Amino acid sequence: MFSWIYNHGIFLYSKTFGNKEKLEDPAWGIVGVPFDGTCSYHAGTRTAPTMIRDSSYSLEEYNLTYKKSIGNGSFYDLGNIDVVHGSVEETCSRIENSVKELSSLNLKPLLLGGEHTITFPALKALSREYNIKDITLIDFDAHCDMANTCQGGKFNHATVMRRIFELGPKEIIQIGIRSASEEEYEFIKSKENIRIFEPCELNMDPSSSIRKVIDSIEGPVYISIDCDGFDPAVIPNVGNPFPNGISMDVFERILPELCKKECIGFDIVELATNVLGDSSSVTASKVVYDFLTLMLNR
Ligand SMILES: [Mn+2]
Repeated sequence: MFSWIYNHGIFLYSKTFGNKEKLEDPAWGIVGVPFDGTCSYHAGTRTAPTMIRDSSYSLEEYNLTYKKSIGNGSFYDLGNIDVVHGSVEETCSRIENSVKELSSLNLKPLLLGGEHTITFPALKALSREYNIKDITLIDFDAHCDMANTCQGGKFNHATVMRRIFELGPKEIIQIGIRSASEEEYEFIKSKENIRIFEPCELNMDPSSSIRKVIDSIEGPVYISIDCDGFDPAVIPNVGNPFPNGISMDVFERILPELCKKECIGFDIVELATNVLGDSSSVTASKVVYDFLTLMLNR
């Protein structure tokens, strides 16, 4: 009904789920997580899901980057999780329950953050369905987020990868890293199943080393895109901007390699803007659109 209405409240080209029962075939379920409770510098990630959805209305159905159409693909926009701004613990528990519910409907989580902390409860929920020991986490990020605590808290956007490491995944591969404390860097170097790729090496040679690593990944993969992994010229409005990041061109070349894998979940986090149509929101929206285009045309 009303096919002539454009609903700017949902990601463009997505379907609304309504009161459906469990889907026969797996599909992607977009869920916004408007949380910025532990942001340590510039706040504003709580408005990012709205900005990402709205910016999707500037994207053509035909994705010229990959010469494929996003079409009427199998993905649904289910709205936002009712987060609790004063409580990271309660918010994480709601995210975990929501992702479990998505799984029960045969939907794979595609989370629109929100701060980076949200990746932890998502993976925790998925580790009931998949063995965590088999899951590889791809973390696109400027910061390694491996601190044990930050601002006195264990659950924080700067400790999220440490908490995920403690869950015991097969491997954490971090792309775009260029900021860490000495302690975090020593921690990473001491672990065989954490690998980092710095932007300087990827921007010069985007296909060789990373392609071999991605090729060698077996088993389920969760992709987490922290917008600060990009160069601030690409996405300036993030919670903790850091210079000299990954270019869009390099990202567009790495993403198709990742999308050949068995992706069980995806999130985009740390976008911090409330400006309609700014380049940060449009680029973040394009990342989601690129991911969906590639996943739906496999
Ligand atoms: Mn991060």
